Amino acid sequence: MRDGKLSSHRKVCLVRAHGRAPLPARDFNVETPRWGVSAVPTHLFLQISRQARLPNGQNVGLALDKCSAPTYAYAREKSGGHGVGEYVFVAGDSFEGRTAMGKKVRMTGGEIVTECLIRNRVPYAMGIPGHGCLALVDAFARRSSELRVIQVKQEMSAVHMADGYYRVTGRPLAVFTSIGPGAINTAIGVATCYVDSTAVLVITGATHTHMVGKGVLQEIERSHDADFPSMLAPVVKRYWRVTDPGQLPSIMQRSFNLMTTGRPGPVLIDLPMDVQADSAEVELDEPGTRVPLGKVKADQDAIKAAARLLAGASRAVILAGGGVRTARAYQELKEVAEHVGAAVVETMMGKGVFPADHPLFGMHAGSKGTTIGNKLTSTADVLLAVGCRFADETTSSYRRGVSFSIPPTKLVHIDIDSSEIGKNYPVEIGIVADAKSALSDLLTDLREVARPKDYGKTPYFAEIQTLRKQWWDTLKDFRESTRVPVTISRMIKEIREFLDRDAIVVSSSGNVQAQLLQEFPILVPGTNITSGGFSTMGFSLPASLGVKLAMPDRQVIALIGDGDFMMTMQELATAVQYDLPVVVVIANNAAWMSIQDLQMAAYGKDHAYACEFVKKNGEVYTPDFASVAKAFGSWGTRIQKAEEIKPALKSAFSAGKPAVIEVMVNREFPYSGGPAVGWWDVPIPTYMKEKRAQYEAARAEEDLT
Ligand SMILES: Cc1ncc(C[n+]2csc(CCOP(=O)(O)OP(=O)(O)O)c2C)c(N)n1
Ligand SMILES: [Mg+2]
Repeated sequence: MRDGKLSSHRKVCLVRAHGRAPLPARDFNVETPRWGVSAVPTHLFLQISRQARLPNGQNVGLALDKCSAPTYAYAREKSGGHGVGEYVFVAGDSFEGRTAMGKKVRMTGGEIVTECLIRNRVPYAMGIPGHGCLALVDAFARRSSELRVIQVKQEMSAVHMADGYYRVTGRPLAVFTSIGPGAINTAIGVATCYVDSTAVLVITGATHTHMVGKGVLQEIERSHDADFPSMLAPVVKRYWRVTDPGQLPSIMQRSFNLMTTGRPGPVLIDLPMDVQADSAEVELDEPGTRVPLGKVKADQDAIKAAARLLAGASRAVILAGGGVRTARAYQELKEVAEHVGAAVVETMMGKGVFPADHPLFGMHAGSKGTTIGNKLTSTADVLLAVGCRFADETTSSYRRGVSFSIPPTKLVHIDIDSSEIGKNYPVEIGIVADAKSALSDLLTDLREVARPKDYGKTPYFAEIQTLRKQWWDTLKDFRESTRVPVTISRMIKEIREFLDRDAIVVSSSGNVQAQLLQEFPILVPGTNITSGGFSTMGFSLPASLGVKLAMPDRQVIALIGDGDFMMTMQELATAVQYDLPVVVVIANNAAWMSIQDLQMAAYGKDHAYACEFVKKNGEVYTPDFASVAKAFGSWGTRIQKAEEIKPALKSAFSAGKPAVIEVMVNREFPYSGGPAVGWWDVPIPTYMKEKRAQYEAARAEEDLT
C-alpha cells in the first residue's frame, strides 16, 4: 500500500458508474481484494468490501453500484461526511497511475488517454502496435479488462471497423497506430468517416517532441518536421499535436465533444512517443461535467413557414439524407411524410431511413438512382431536403430537370451544417438544425396549420404507385434472369428474400452498391451501411466486423465486389480471430466491372480497357476466394446459379463462424450491372467528336450557380 501497489494480482477496477445511484456505502479493503470487480457479481463484491486506504493515509468507504458487464463499482470518499472524490483502483498499479476525480494525480500520457477512453465508455480500441505507440499500448494493457484491443490487420480497416460500429450505435471507438506508415494507412478510413460524417477518434504515434526534425525512424521531416497531421488535416474535424501529457485531459474532453456533436466527424490526436511515456500531474473532471446537452433547435419562424409551404404542396417530396440517420429521425420523418402525403426519396447515405415497403417510398434520385426517384424530385413543387448535401450522384451532376428543378421547385433545406445550405441550390427556406428536432417541430406546426392529408386518395399518390411499379418492371429482365452465372440483380433479389427484415447490409463501391441502391428494399430504418460520398472500396468487410461487434445477435451481411474484397480481405483473419460471424457475399466478376461498364456506357463498347483481370494468354483470372476463405479459417463456398444462393446463405448463417459465399456473377454487359438512369458528368475526350458534342450540350444544362 505504501508504495501504492495493491497486494493482489487480480484486477480491482472501481470507476464511476454513469448516472446510477450508488448502493449504500460499504467499507472495502483494497489491500486484500479477492476478485476482480469486472468478473464478480456486485453482491459478492459487497461482501468482501472493507475499507480502502489511499497512499496519503486517508480512508475511503466505497459505495458499489450494480451495472451490466463489465461490472463497475462506485467509490466515494467519505472524508468530511460528504462524497468528494471517486477513485479507480487497479491491482498491481501504482496509485499515482490511477486517477482521482477532483484531485491531481500523476499519470503518463498513455494512462490519461486510456482513462479518458474508459470514462467515455469506449469499449474497444482497434489498431496495430508499433514502436511509435509502445507506451500507449502499455497503458492499454494495464486496463485490458475495461478497454479491449482489437488487432486489425491493416490500419485502414481499423477505422472502417470503428466506423461500422459508430454507424449502428452512435458511439465512437478509438483507433491507434504507430508513427509513419501505420498512421498514414488510416487516411482512407478517416476520409470515409469525414465525407460520410461519422465519428472516430484516431490516435497516432509521432516523433518524440525533443527529436523532431532529426529524421527518426518513420518520421518524414524533409519539408516539415514531424508533420503527419497535415496529411489528415482536410479529412478531420480537428487535430491536435500534443506536446505535453498535461494537455491531454482537455484534448480528450474536447475531442469527444467535437466528434459527436453538430455534424459528426473524425478527429485526430497526434501523440509523440515521449508524451505517451512522460507523466504529468493532472486533474480529471467528473464525466458529464463538460458535455454539451441538447440538440441544435431550428428557428421557429422558419419552421412555421416551412409547415405552411408543405401543407399547401400538391407534389411534396422529402429528400432524406444521412443526417436523418445520424439523428435517428426515422419516426419524425415518417410522420411528416404521412401528414402531408409527401413522397420520400433517399440519397445514397440516406438509404434505409424510410421503410422501403411504405406506399410513400419514392426510392432514390440521381445518376445511380431510379426513374421514380428522378421523376418525383424533378417535378416536386415543394422539396424538403433533410440532412443531405446535394452531391453530384444524387443530383445527376446538377443537370437541370434530370433529378431536380430548383427553381421552380421550392426548396426547404434543413441541415445541421450551415455550409450545406445554399451550397448547391438556392433555398426558399434554409434551416440550421438537428434533423430530429427540426422534423419534430415541423410536425407540431403542420398539425396546427393543416389536418392530415388523406393522401391515399390523391392522384399524386396514385402516380407514385405507378412510377414505382414501372421501375420494378424495367428491372424484371435482370431480377428474374436465369442466366448462369447469375446477374447481380437476381443475386440481391434472392438475398433480400432470404434475410431477416432487420438484417444489416454493408456495402461499398462497385456494381453491387449501385444495384443495392436501385433494387434492394431496406425495410427497417438504419439497417443499411454503405460508404457513401467517398465511395471507398475496401470498406465493407472491416465495417461489417464493427457492425457485428456492436450487434452480435443480428444478421450482418457484407455484399462486396471482388475488387473491393481484395482491398481488405486480410480482415477475414480479424473476423476469425475475434469470432465475428459475418456473412460475406462476394460478387465475383473478375474485374472492376462497374468501371468497365462506365467506359462502355460513356465512351462506347470498344473502349473497355484495364478493368478485367486477364492473364497474358487472355484467360480470365480470379483467385479462388472460397478456398482463400477456408484458409483463413472461415466457412466458404463458390456458387454461380440463382437457385444455389438461398441454400448457401442458410449454410453460411448457420456455420457458426465467419462465412464467405463467392458468387460468380455475370460479366456480360449490360447484365453485368444495373441500368443507368439520370446523368453523370463523365468528361468525354475531345477526340471522340460526336460523343463530345453531346456531352458538351448536356454539360451546358448543368446548373452550377
Ligand atoms: C479505393 C478505391 N479505389 C478505386 C475506386 C474506383 N472504383 C470504383 S468502383 C471500382 C471497381 C470495383 O470493383 P469490384 O469491387 O470488383 O466491383 P464491380 O465493379 O466489379 O462490381 C473502382 C476501381 C474506389 N471507389 N475506391
Ligand atoms: Mg468485380
